[in-house]
Amino acid sequence: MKLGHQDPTTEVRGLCLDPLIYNSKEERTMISDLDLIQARNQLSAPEQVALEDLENQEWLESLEYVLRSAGKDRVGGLLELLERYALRQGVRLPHRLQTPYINTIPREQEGAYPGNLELERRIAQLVRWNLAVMVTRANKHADGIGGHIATYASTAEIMEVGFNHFFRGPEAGLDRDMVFFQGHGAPGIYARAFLEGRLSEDDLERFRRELAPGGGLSSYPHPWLMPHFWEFPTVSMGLGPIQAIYQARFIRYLENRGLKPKSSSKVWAILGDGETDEPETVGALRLAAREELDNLVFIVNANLQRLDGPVRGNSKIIQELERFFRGAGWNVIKVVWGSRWDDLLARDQEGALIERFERLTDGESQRYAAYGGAELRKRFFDTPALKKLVEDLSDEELTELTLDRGGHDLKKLYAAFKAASEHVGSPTVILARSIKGYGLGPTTQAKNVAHQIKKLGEEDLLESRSFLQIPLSDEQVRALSYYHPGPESPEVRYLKERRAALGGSIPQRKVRAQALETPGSELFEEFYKGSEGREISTTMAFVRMLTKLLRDPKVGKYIVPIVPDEARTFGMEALISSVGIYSPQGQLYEPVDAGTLTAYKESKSGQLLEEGITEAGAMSSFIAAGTAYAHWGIPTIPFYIFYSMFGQQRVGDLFWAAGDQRTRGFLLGATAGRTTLQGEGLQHNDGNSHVLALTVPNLEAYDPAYAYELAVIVEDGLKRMFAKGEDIFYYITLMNENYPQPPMPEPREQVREGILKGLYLFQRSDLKRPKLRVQLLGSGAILNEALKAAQLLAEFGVAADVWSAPSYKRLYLDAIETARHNRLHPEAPRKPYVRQVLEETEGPIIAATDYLKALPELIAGHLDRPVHSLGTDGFGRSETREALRDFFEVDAKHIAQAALAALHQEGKLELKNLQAAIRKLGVDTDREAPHLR
Ligand SMILES: Cc1ncc(C[n+]2csc(CCOP(=O)(O)OP(=O)(O)O)c2C)c(N)n1
Ligand SMILES: [Mg+2]
Repeated sequence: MKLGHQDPTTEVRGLCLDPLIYNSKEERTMISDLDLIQARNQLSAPEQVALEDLENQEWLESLEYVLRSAGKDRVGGLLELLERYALRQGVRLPHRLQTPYINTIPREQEGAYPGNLELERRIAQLVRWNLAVMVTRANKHADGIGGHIATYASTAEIMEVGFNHFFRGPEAGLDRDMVFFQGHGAPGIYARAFLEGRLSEDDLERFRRELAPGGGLSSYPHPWLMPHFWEFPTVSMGLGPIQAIYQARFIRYLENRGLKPKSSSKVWAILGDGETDEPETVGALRLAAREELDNLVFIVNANLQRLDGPVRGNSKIIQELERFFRGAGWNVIKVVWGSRWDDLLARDQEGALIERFERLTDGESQRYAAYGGAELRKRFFDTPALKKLVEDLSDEELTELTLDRGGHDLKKLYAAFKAASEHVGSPTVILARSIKGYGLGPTTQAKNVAHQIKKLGEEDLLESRSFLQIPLSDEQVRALSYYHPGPESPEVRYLKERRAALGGSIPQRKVRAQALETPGSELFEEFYKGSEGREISTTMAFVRMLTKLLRDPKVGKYIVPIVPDEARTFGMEALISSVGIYSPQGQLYEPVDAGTLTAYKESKSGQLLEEGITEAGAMSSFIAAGTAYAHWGIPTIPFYIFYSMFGQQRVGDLFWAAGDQRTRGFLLGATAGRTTLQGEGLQHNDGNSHVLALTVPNLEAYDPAYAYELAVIVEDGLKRMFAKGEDIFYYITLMNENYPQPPMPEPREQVREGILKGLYLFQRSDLKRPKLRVQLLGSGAILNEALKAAQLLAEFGVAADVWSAPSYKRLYLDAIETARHNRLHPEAPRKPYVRQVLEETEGPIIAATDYLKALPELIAGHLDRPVHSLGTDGFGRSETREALRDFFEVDAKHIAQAALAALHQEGKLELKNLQAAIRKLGVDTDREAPHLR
């Protein structure tokens, strides 16, 4: 391009610039690179600067021409072209994941606001007031009862935009949205439900007093406690975001598999900026981008503070998150500044403000929100250009500026929500900058203590009453009055109309599922029959059972098998080819094993969720599939099979959250048992999970020894959860030890009942004229050791009856319930089941498990005689099964020895006979206990 006519360049042109800029392409290519470089190097420093200015101008003019004549997309295309060209020439461009610290959507593109701004602002203020009063009153009545004021105060406008314009409620049917509310923002949700008329003043008075007559409001979102209100437990930081991702993904799974018509429903998750530190919050972002979940929106309430203080005092959390989310493939919308800052930005021709934003830290921002305009003038507007920008603004106006953050600007928030909901091809995160404790007075607003303030003092209440414009007298404020403008007030009518238009109130939990006809005994018959001598593991039996269930005409399509990259470990590879791995893209390649019977198959309608190595993700899928009965009225039945040590031990809090939200389904802890999994060692050998399973109240836990036990448990579990609609879920351990699976003993009905209750007689000793008798209890693979021990004991003339104990948890729950009954009703005492069945028997009770000794100890206090417990306390080892069982003293010889020692303690066996038996059995009595080693 010829620029000769442009005057400012003539001075520098005088020298040897001609070859650099005045030649046509043909001429230029005739000049060597060396000449060009030399020519440029000969320029003086000012000439170099002038030349660069000239180049800048030339490029910008060209760009502007294209922008004006061909539009933004063309500019984008050109920049891409340039980037590719530059890359080919070896130019390494910086990775640009971060944009300037300004709003992503400029003012010109905000569009008109579809609602009543004034009313919505007012509603936000009313909610702030009532939530602050509710928490303050609760703590006045019961000091230390707690609650959070500052969080929802920072998010009130975000919530108004969602509630009035986006979040669709249950009556929207399959177009309903799922909303994950910030857990400790619950007081604001209650306060808004109060305006809406869903909760009364009485209800608010019982915040955090759930045991009050008539029930109270739970501290945080807990579907277990408020089953018609809350849907998603979110207060354990990070669990909300990861669950939101997998719920959004599961919606697509249901649609792609034809279980649910396609709908426009969205998943919204509102989360804290501090919460983004949790690995669960950010750990599954890539899945959401990879599967193009544009039905998912995160809204980070970036109030720049967490519990103790600033989230990133020295930098900017929004910028950090922008880089992170964009790097993970998300669409990022920043809502940093409010409208007042737009005026300043428009006046700032030099770009001084944008430059200053780069220097701003979050710690500094917090000071301005806390101390107002004078502080802002003094510290923020710190260059002559910046000072000039605000010279005609008063300190009061500057204070308004400190409060003018994007997260409190309805118009800007609306534009962001709208852009997010219309965005196609990837999930969106809205990063909204807000103020913690906004409007709640000087002690709270933006202070480091904001999070912990549970009671507003009188001064603060009076001040926030005025700031929030609540029409209450000083007297009423001192009396801690709520303020409801009345059901016919414009505010209440407006918010109710908006909710009616958007499908009804939220949060609201409605169970839609119909009862399912679950498979009867025919499907399970082959397992009741046993393996006819074939040596198989319970894992193999389970895989066979799952395969049959998948083919069942009634429930087959609802089965959702889930694995975290362990299908081959559990011998499930055949499922990969039979039902296929769910992949929204289908399969874009020919698998390396194409043509074989077990070819790797990915498919859009694939049924298997192959989650990769993420137990937290797989557990979130389990929750999504196990709650679809309620959310969608689709009774999907998850079977999540995992390495048992990486279950509760790894993601126990998600088990807890699954229980809270009434998830239904089966969790299978495979390769289970501290001594049954050989070779893998300390990290893998699980002797813990059944103890951990005790903690979740609605989790049924079983450690079946045989295929028929497993079949009874699964058959009954399906019925209880999906036919009767019980809000329980199952944890079942599966082993990889192969042994013949015996047929179910007779009478079957009695055995079935015993399995489900946790204990039944497997084999009565047929020893003729025994000298002594013992009762041996075994669970899981250790039952076989108990059976071998019975043979050893026979050699000493001791008859041993062998019991299978598939669930100590069941026995324990029944026992403690009975004990309680007996405490409270001494006139009508009962016997716990475990005592009913063991009381009639004779001889000491020895119970052996592959888990901690604590498990059999659970029943010890509920019997007429002691329980001698053998278990696997201690760190595991990599060894053979045999060596492990010897080490942990749960093999046949140790069980037999324990039985003989117990007989001796009861005075039924002489010491010398016991000592001789110990020698004969080969038990080493001098080694250190395994739990100390
Ligand atoms: C797993 C977990 N750890 C700790 C807490 C305790 N806790 C509750 S709120 C909070 C701070 C939250 O900060 P942020 O996410 O920024 O939310 P904000 O209140 O600022 O909106 C903490 C540490 C928790 N609820 N869950
Ligand atoms: Mg925060």
